[in-house]
Order: sequence, then C-alpha cells, then structure tokens
Amino acid sequence: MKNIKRALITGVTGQDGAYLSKHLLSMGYQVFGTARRGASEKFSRLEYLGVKDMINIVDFDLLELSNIHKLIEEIKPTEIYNLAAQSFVPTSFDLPILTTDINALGTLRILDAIIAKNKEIKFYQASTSEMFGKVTEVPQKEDTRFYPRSPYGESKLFLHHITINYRESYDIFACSGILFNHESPLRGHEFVTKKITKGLTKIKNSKQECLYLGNLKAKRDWGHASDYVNAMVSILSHKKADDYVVSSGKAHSVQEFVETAASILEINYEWTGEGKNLALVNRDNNKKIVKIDEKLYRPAEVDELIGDSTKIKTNLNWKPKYSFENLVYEMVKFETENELVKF
Ligand code: NDP
Ligand code: GDR
Repeated sequence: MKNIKRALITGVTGQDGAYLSKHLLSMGYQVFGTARRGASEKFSRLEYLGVKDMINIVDFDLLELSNIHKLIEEIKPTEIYNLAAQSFVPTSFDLPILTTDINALGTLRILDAIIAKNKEIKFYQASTSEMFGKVTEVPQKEDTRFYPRSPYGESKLFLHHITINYRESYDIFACSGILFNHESPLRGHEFVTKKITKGLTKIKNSKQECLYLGNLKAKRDWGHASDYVNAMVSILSHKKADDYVVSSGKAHSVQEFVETAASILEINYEWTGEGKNLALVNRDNNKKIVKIDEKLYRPAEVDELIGDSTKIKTNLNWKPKYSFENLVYEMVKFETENELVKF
C-alpha cells in the first residue's frame, strides 16, 4: 500500500485524460480523475478505452480553491497531472476571462495547494505549442521565444511561467510538457482533425453533403495522444524536474490532412479555386465536398508550428510510435466503424 503511486488527473474526461489513465493503470498506479459535475454523463472516452470502472472519479472544478485542498487531503496523491483546461482556441476569443481563470489561475490554485499541503507531490502541467504562436524560430524548442496569438495561448504562457517560478521558488518537483498538437479517435468534435475525419466519412457514406472549414493553409505538427501521454509520465518519472517540448518534428497543412483522409477513404478528389473559393471536388459526381467558411477563420492565427523534441528524446529516451499517416488512418478507421459515437 505504502509504495503504490497515486495519480490525480484533472480533466480525466478529456482526450488526454483517458489515454493517460489507461497508461498509468497499466503501470500499476492507483488513478483518481476529476470531473465537473454536470447535467450529462461524459465518461464515454474512459468507457471506450475500458478504464472507467478502474478509476476513482472525484468532483472538481479548477475555478474553486477549496476543493483542490480537500482533494489533496483526502486522496493524498503522489503525483498530479493538471490536464484540465478550456482548451479550444476559438472559444478563448469569446470567453477570454473565463479561459484565463480556468487555465492560468486554476493552475496557480493547484500549485498553492501543493505548497500548503504537501511539497513532495510531483506536478505535471499541460503547456502547449500555442505559446510559440507567431513563431520567432523554426523549429521551436524549449528556449524559443514565446509569442502567443490568442487568450488561450496567453493563459497557457502564464501557467507555464508560474510552474517554473514555483519550482525555483519553493523547490517543488513541478514540470511542464510543451506539447504540440496531438490527436486520436477520442479527439473532441470541435478540433479540425476530428471534423475532417468525421465529416469526410459521412460524405463518403452519403450522410452529409459538404464539410466547411476555416484556414486550410495553417500548418501543425501532429502526433498521437497515446504517444504524448507516455511523454508526460516519463517527464514526472525523471530524477530532475524540467520542461520538455514534445512533438513529431514534421508539419502538415490542414489541406494535406484533408487530402490524406480523402485518399484513405478512396474519394476521387481534386482541388478547384483559390483563396476563399478553394474547394475539394468529388470527381465522381462533380460535387464540392469541402468548402471554406470565413467565419471559421480566427482573429489571429498561428500559421505554422513545428517542434524540436531532441531534449526529451535524448534525456528521457522518448520515441513516438505513430507517423502522421498512421494517425490519420486510425482516425478515419474509427469513424467508419463508429459512425454514431461523438466524444
Ligand atoms: P480536452 O478539451 O479534451 O479536455 C479538457 C478537460 O478539462 C476536460 O476533461 C474538461 O472537462 C476539463 N475542464 C475544463 N474546464 C474545467 C474546469 N473549470 N474545471 C475542471 N475541469 C475542467 O483537452 P485535451 O485532453 O486535448 O488536452 C489536455 C490538456 O493538454 C489541456 O490542458 C490542453 O490545453 C493541453 N494541450 C492539449 C494539446 C492537444 O493537442 N490535445 C496540445 C497541448 C496542450 P469537461 O468534460 O467537463 O468539459
Ligand atoms: P489548435 O487546434 O487551435 O491548434 O489547438 P485546432 O484543431 O482547433 O486547429 C488547428 C488549425 O486548423 C485550422 N482550422 C480549423 N480549426 C478548427 N477547429 N475548425 C475548423 O473548421 C478549421 N479549419 C481550419 C485552425 O485555424 C488552426 O490553424 C489544439 C488544442 O488542442 C489546444 O488545446 C492545444 O494547446 C493546441 O492544439 C496545441
């Protein structure tokens, strides 16, 4: 009992929370996961991975201070993985104050509770490539200058720096993973990779006419969530607390993601038009199946992200298993087999 590691995962109902739970359980951890009380059940990802009944679910909201103190007292975690966040960039432009309160101050609430209750708790913080924003260097690594382009990116920059500050000020084991985009079949429906794989699959099966997207030229460094949660655990397992970039090192445009998914679905396609008239046409029936909706453009865009994860590869021996093509293939396959599932 004494040596069993006890992990508290905030945001366990999200994509990463589900994969991380599964990984920690396979390593013999006792896993506690936080969920916000709400009208609807939202454990479908945990159920899909077959881990829901092996996790202790606890009520929690990052907006509230007292419940994190109470959770630490009751659960006595040896590690906290703070994954909970308002994580959708466009929403952060509509709800900048709420986003900042949840992401930035929420992290500070947990750090303060660690200082107050038990400084031995190891702490992992979910930082993000969005902090690089309008990039000042290609590829981006741990010491690249940050230049966020959204309230989401700004909120994450605060929590990134405050995590470092608490590590240096109070000598706690607090680390940040600067993770680049990572996707999976369990990705939320609002993110572009899920929109594309779900939308094109429905179009292929004649269940949808057209898919509307925003900026097709944006480039992202996409990996698979299961590889990236392994990196989180490696970061907390290392002898020294530190911060690491986690990325695939390859960038693809949204347009390339569309092409890869369309090819896997054996859609006979070609692009027509340019700018806001760019469209993907199904050559078999001449219908436009992907069109641009300018409303989906962001007030400020992050045009191109590509990460250099040499540090985590060298120091922690981290190595992703998935290629870009395997990731898209798995997401498309999931949609063809699970048409009605919506995470
Ligand atoms: P998701 O959006 O899938 O999950 C976010 C989780 O946070 C959900 O469980 C959500 O709960 C919870 N949450 C939201 N607001 C609160 C709140 N006020 N109090 C408590 N819990 C809350 O995100 P991902 O799993 O994709 O990402 C995990 C973390 O990693 C996030 O912090 C994200 O910003 C960060 N990140 C993600 C990357 C990616 O590509 N996926 C890349 C870099 C960083 P509910 O179900 O109730 O909404
Ligand atoms: P991102 O992911 O903003 O990088 O944040 P998202 O999938 O939302 O956007 C990626 C890129 O695709 C472009 N895009 C669209 N995006 C969405 N959502 N919907 C569309 O229709 C669409 N069309 C084009 C966007 O403009 C953007 O350039 C994700 C989140 O998981 C964050 O929490 C995390 O920190 C970062 O990844 C790293």
